[in-house]
Amino acid sequence: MDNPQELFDRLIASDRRAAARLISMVENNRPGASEVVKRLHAHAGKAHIVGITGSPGTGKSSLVSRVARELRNRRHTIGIIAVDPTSPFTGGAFLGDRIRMQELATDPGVFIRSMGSRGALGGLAAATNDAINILDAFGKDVILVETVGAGQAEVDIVRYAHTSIVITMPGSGDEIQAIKSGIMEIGDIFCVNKADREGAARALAELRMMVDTSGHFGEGEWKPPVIPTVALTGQGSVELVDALQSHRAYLEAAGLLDQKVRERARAELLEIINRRVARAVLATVDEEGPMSGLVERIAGTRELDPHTAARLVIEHLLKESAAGDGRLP
Ligand SMILES: Nc1nc2c(ncn2[C@@H]2O[C@H](COP(=O)(O)OP(=O)(O)OP(=O)(O)O)[C@@H](O)[C@H]2O)c(=O)[nH]1
Ligand SMILES: [Mg+2]
Repeated sequence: MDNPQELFDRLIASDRRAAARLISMVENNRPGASEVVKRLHAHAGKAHIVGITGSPGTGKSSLVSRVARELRNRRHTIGIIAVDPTSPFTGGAFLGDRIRMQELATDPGVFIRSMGSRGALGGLAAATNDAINILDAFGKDVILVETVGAGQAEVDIVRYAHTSIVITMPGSGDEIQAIKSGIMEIGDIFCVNKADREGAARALAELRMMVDTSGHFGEGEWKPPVIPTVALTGQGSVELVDALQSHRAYLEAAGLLDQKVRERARAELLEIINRRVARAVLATVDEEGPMSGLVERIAGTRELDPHTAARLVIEHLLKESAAGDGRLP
C-alpha cells in the first residue's frame, strides 16, 4: 500500500487502513509520504479543528471520548488525535474508560490515533499538522486534538486550532499552572472537569472570575464559557458540545474563521520552513559539511566573528539554492 498513487486513491475512497498507514509514514518520514500529503491539500480545509489541552490527568482523554460520543449523536464524523500522551490513550484507569474507548474505536465514524514524539522524526508539531490535514481530507467533520499543555509545540497545536478547550480540575492549583504555561489566553472554552469532586464550585467561580477580568467583552464578542463536566458520567458533555458548535458558528458569523484558517496556514508554513532551513544549515556547518571549518575560525583562530560567519552560511545556502543543487530541500 506504500505506492503513493494507491494510497491517495484509497484515502479519498475513505479507506481507514490507508489513513492509518499514511499517518505512520508521515511520523516516520517515509519516502512517498510527502507526495501524498501534498496532493491531499486540495481535499482538506473543511473540518472543524478543535484543540483540547490541560495538565496531566485532568481528564482530557475521558472528556474527548464523551465529546466524540455526543458529536456522533449529532451525526458528525470525528477524528481524534492524542499527542504524546503520558498514558496510552486507551489505557484509562478504570475498565469503564477502556470499554467506552473501544466502543468509539469500532465506530466507523470515528478515527482514533496517538502521536508520540518518539516516532516523529520530522518534529511532533509537523507530524501532528500533517495528521490533522490527512483526517480532514479523509472527510472527518470534526478533529479533536488532545495535548498536554506543556511544551511549546503542544501549546501551539492548540493555539492554532479553530476552537481551543482548556481543561482544569478542582483543587489542583491547576488554574495557576495554566496561567503560567500561557494556555489561559488561548482558551475559547474552559472546562472544570471532575466537577463531582470537592472544591468544584470554588474552581468554577475562580475561573469565571479570571475570564471576567481577562478582558472586555463587547456586544457580540465571544466570551469564553466556563463549563463544569464529569467525564466519568458524561454530565456536561451536551453543554460542552453546544459551546463547541456555538464557537464555530460565532467564528463564521463574525468572519473570523477565515482569519483563523490563515493564521493556522501561516504557522504551519513557518514551522515547515524553520525545520527545513535548520536542517540545511546544520548540514552545511556540521563536521562533514562544506563549511565545517567555520567554528574553528570563530573560536580557534578568532579570525571570524559569529555574525559574519552566519552571513557567510546564509549566502552560501542562497547561492547553492539558486544553482539548484537541492541543498535547500
Ligand atoms: N472523579 C472523576 N474522575 C475522572 C473524571 N474524568 C476523568 N477522571 C479520571 O481521571 C483519570 C485521568 O483521566 P484521563 O482521561 O486519562 O486524563 P488525561 O488528562 O487524558 O490524562 P493524560 O493524558 O495522562 O494527561 C482517570 O482515572 C479517569 O477515570 C471525572 O469527571 N471525575
Ligand atoms: Mg490523555
